[in-house]
Amino acid sequence: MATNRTFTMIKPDAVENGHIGAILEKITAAGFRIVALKLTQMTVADAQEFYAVHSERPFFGELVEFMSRGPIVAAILEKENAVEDFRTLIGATNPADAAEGTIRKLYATSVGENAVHGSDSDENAAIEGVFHFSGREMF
Ligand code: RTP
Ligand code: MG
Repeated sequence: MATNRTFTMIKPDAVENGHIGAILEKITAAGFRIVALKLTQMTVADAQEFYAVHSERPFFGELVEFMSRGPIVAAILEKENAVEDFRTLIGATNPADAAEGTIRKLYATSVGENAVHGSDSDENAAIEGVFHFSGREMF
């Protein structure tokens, strides 16, 4: 089977709580190859653009404030069936509903502050990767 790519962010809550190393270890142990990786911070405008699909949702303001409040780790990951397998690895949006052993079950604190992002389609993975990385930063 051909490999494909997904995009992830370790969100500000998980960075603040010191979970970068543990989360990257879970990701690589699950067989994902790191194609691109950096510590960065989104501006309010960046977060509004990145999550524009949710702009009409009641939690949008909170989401933008949260995602721009501190550094994140952005990464592009490669594996067979990357998008779907990564969403399985991170677990449900709400950590209360996430399966045992998933990254959100282990490290998320609430439905809003849920430790990690994972792309929801191959198309969005490509868009989100280019949002954060230049071609020279992808390996
Ligand atoms: P993500 O895009 O970050 O990987 O999360 P997801 O697909 O599991 O969930 P999505 O529906 O795309 O929601 C995006 C992010 O918005 C925040 N959220 N807050 N307060 C709330 O009810 C609520 N619902 C969603 C979360 O940070 C969620 O990951
Ligand atoms: Mg989503």
